[in-house]
Amino acid sequence: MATDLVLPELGENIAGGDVLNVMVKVGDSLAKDQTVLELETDKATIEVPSSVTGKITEIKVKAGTTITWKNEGSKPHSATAVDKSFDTAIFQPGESKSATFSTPGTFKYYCQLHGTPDGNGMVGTVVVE
Ligand SMILES: [Cu+2]
Repeated sequence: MATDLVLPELGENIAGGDVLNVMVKVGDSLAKDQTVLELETDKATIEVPSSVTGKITEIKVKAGTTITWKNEGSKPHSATAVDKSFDTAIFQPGESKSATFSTPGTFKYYCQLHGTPDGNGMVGTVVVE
């Protein structure tokens, strides 16, 4: 049975915030109280814990969301859409690249250097609703 993780009440004077970091990826096991999101509000940066134990099967974003990939490794990478709808091109350690998703859909991507368009190696999926 799938459960949607939704953002809890953040506190009295906090209406919302921007997601700074998604701390989990599809396939990860998740423990209750494990941090899933870092959220930046006008008051503070908040770590949002999971309310359940389970496994991440899907991460969804709303149409209009901008996603930033940060290269925190030691090698260059890319995030290149299989359908060519976005492409960060190859970027270096320490660099960040962004893409904005304006239309709903499921967008598979791969790293030009370490993955393939048919889903092997370094790949990912963005689900926009
Ligand atoms: Cu790569």
